[in-house]
Amino acid sequence: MSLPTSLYGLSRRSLLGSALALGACQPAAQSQTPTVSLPPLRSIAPFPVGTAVQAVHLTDPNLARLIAAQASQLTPEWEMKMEYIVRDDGTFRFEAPDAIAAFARTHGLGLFGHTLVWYAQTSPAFERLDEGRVSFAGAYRNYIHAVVGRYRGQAVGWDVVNEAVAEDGEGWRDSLWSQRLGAFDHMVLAFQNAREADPAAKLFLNDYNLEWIPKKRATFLRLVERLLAAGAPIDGVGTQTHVAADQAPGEIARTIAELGQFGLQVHVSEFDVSLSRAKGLRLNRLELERQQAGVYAEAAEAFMALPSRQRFAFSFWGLRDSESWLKREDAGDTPLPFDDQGRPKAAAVAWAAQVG
Ligand code: 9MR
Repeated sequence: MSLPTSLYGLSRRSLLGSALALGACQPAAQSQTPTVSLPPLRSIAPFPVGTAVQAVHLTDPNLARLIAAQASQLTPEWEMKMEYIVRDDGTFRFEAPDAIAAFARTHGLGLFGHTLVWYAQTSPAFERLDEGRVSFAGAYRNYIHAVVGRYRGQAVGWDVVNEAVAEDGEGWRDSLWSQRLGAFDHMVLAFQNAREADPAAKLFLNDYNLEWIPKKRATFLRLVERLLAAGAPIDGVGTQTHVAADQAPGEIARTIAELGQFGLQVHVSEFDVSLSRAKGLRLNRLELERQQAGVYAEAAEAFMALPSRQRFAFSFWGLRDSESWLKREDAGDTPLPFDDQGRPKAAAVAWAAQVG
């Protein structure tokens, strides 16, 4: 089957491709918490354990070993997004996501696609589309077919629409996609296109701050209902769960339970617990880490409370602190289950105690 190689469909030029330099290894890690011993998370949990990865991470042997040992599913952290895949001329590149997919196959791990439609990402090629050659809806379809079709048979699921709900929960976000294809219709179309491209992959609506802003959660839940009512082929809901150590107790559990109400698959899709963002706590580091472990435990317990058939996966947004995106905000933050050396932290132990 031929897949589109550009927004305009098949093109000879894009078949030539260009090599991707995967870049250098991450800088040397720093030591933190004392070592505790823990069996691999994937061996403890009765559901898939995911982690975000970048292709460059897989070139670090220690990190690659940790990922293969601990996780059963990989989510590309950014290289399956439009920012990577769509070149300015509208052709597609896949070197980095292919490297992640190959690693997943070699190690028997699942692959979770992230993310097809995101208000935050467009591409000059979409913005300057020559509609004499292809309609906007046609280019949108070509993109989704090319990306989902490439990993058909391997990807277990996809974040089809990411972060559709407005920050304050007042309606949905404005984007190039909503402007050109309709505020609601662009979402339905994305789900339909993804289903056509891979009928077996589970398709998700994914969002964040659902545990933090009740109004946003309510709008998210209403959107799911509306998509279902419109016949959009949505199989699951994702709650990113980027939270802080001062997260109000009970809200993560409430969110996961409410997301479960549709009987759809539930994905805790990008879990991490920031210490630096815990502005409400004036505590020393040890106390913050204790709070962090409590948040890990609450999330694990809440996920376990779902019927097993609804537990799609619990994905961390990275395994070692040293790779966390939150380091860009504060280099001292330590939000992930393993320290810079790949040793399990108290947070991992607390999480494991709830799922084992
Ligand atoms: O962690 C990701 C970071 O490395 C990327 O630069 C960024 C833009 O692609 O996306 C980050 O991941 C985000 C995810 O895709 C969606 N939810 C929020 C995540 C953290 O910003």
